[in-house]
Amino acid sequence: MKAFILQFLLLLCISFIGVTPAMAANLSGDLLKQPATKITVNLGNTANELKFEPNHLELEAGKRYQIHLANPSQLKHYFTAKDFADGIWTQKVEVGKVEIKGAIHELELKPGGEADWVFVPLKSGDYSLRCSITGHTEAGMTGEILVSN
Ligand SMILES: [Cu+2]
Repeated sequence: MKAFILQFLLLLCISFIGVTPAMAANLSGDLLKQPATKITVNLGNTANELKFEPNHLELEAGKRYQIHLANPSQLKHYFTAKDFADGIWTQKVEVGKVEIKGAIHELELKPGGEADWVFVPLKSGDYSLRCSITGHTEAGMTGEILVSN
């Protein structure tokens, strides 16, 4: 009986810590069949204003998304949302004919750059987004990402 309770507590702990590799494998199996919701986020614009467009994203945990990141400006920009990135499962980041797999924490887009980030949010929360180029966050190049359950 004691062993059973310990096992149960252990399982409970694991589920609070987050996603195990086995769960991630399960996730990928089921979710790859689910069409991804596509969202475009521009980093800056042709007028070189320092902002994300849109600067507010609302996502649902457990759903698959494809965020198309584009930099139409003449400056380089970052998509920096580290806490958000820690709480998602990245299927891939696609750039041209290359797919990058595994955990991604930050992307830099040079002028004219484009990338597609395909992921599943796992943890609900209110996450901050910013461009980490010197002066850009201060100038208002920020945003928020809300993940609901
Ligand atoms: Cu920037």
